Amino acid sequence: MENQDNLLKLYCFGESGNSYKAALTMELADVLWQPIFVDFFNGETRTPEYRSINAMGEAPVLVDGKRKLSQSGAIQKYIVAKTGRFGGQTPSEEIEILRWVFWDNHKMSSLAGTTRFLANFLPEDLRSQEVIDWHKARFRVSLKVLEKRLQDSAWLAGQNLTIADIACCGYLYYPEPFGFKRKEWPCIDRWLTAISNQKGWKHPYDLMPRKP
Ligand SMILES: N[C@@H](CCC(=O)N[C@@H](CS)C(=O)NCC(=O)O)C(=O)O
Repeated sequence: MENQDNLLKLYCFGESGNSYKAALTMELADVLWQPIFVDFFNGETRTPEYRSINAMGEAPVLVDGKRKLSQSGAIQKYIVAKTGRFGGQTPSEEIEILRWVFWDNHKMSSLAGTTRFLANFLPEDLRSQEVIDWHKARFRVSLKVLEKRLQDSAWLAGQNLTIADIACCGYLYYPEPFGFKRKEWPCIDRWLTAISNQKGWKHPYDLMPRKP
């Protein structure tokens, strides 16, 4: 039987697009890993126990032996360093990858994640349509940037799939309505299909645990 202590572990949960970026990077790079379920919807990330795992109070967190690492972009870079997969071929490509990963963290995933949370997971009596619409409008601007980039290029940075693509797609396979309809964005649609055609690709709900 396999020694489970050697496996990388990822604190994550199915609804978390930020966790998906880390999980999908590992899965596509053929890394053996194990999920540790984070009960986000019952406030686990706010507990002192969780803060001792990640002082930032967020998922995902990667555990590799004694090392714990948070921030999906840092985890992605860590997996690139470990496996040699999905990084840049040149220093200039490396910078380009970083540029898109930072953009994703600020303008794609944070807006997509917040909009999806406000519109679907927040209790209905606490939802504000005005706030949701504001986020959707901002998110739409980011989708336009992404669509435009993918009009000119198959992948976001470099000639091949990189962690930049795996970052920016993090929220775009989820079924809940949050202002993104694939058919409205032909280049994003084509790119999402190209990513999901990669060997080892899994939908976030098939890759990470959810509370029954
Ligand atoms: N920039 C961080 C964002 C992580 C993040 O916001 N994670 C969410 C779940 S998708 C979280 O744990 N939020 C807890 C909170 O904000 O209280 C990353 O890319 O890892």
